[in-house]
Amino acid sequence: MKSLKTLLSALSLFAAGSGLAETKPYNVLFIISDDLTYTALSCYGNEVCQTPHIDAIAAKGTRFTRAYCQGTYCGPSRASFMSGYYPHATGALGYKSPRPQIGDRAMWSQHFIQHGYHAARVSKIFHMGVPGGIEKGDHGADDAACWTERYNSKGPEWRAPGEGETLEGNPDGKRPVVGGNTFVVVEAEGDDMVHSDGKTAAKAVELLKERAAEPDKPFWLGVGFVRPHVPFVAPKSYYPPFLPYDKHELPEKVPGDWDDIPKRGINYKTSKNMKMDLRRQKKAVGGYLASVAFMDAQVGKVMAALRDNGLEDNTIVIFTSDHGYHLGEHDFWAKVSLHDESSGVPLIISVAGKAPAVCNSLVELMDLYPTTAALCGLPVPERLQGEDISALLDDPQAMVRDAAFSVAPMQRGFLLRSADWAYIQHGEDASMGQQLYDMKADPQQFKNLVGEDAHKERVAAFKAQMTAKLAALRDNDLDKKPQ
Ligand SMILES: [Ca+2]
Repeated sequence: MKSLKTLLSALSLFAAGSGLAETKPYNVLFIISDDLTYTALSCYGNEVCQTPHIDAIAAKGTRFTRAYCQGTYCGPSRASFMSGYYPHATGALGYKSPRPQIGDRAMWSQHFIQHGYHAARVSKIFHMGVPGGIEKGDHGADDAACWTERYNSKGPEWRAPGEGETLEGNPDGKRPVVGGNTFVVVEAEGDDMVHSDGKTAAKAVELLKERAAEPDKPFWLGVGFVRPHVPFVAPKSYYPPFLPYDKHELPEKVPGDWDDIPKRGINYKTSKNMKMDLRRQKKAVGGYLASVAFMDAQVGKVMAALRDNGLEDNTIVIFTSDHGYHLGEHDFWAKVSLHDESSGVPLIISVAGKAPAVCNSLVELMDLYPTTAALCGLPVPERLQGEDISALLDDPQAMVRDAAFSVAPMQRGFLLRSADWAYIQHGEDASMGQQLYDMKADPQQFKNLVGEDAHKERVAAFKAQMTAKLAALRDNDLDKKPQ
């Protein structure tokens, strides 16, 4: 694959040096939502939540149905796709910047700066604490060298005036609305601009206008929305499609569902430990979806500005999330789990002139750095651990890998997801348990096949593949090697 990468990068350099160089270089508009499961978007099949603005990007671009994050919570996922290295290559498993491990190597937007781009960040691209960091409006685990200019979008989060309820750990209903990583729904007074994401969209609109005024300088603009991350806070006007909350259908509950899941694989947030009854569970779904609808409206503002400033024809648009989210599947909630709803991400890449498509190839968020570099005619550094998937935009039937890889350090968990199978192990030697799901016969992942004679060889093969994958990603050019 390395040689293919070299060839492709040589070809794009050739293209840059030929007549094609006279066409304007592409800009990159990277829009990332926080804690967004693909299952909540209408373009991925959700029938309750309408997301017309994200759907419009999908209608023009390539929508990936098997895109996976590399870490199932903010810190490791964002450090990974921005740096181009897997979490276990850098050891960036928590909520800190990966810069100490990366040294002076260029991260994603920094690579573009080094090749003549203007790179701007609005709000959360690297990790920021939500809601705490957003309430303060600080930089979080950001990396200054990645940006020409950067802006934070301070917001009231759970303190926004309105009608709020704490759903989690509140069985008697006496707990007030609280902050932190807590399931809270607030139907807020006021308009979009009260909130962090409203301010993020407005700043992005302003920056696009400024960029359009400097047509000779290509740009890389990162726009990070914090919804639908908890607290589920949005203006009241976004709630009516999701009311009454009781109308929401919860995912199928199967008796004994947890019996064949290793202890480490039971998610850190469950209906049980959050003490959420069915009413609260349904409200959690409705509140989450209202936050998704609000975030989608902000995406619409940014896309309208791209169009109104005449930037649509030479800007690559990417829409994604840092990881997925459980909305009650297996009575799991939130992130961390390595099941598909949490490890899978929505991913849309739209490049003007390329035909709209749906692509089922297994792709990783870490592929975005090499892919955009290739599409923009920049060199693709050999050291990067993702793949250039730009060929999939021309041929959505092509394949770039046989399995996607993701980790949940909080569960000591590792996932290999092939087209037909999901293999999860806990512990690097799998000593804390294994899971195998037949994704064709059992897409909801109810039956763990580990231990069944018919699948012994398959489990052993996946375990060997996992050992090889971990060794390969640690065989890298970084100076500071984690254990
Ligand atoms: Ca997140």
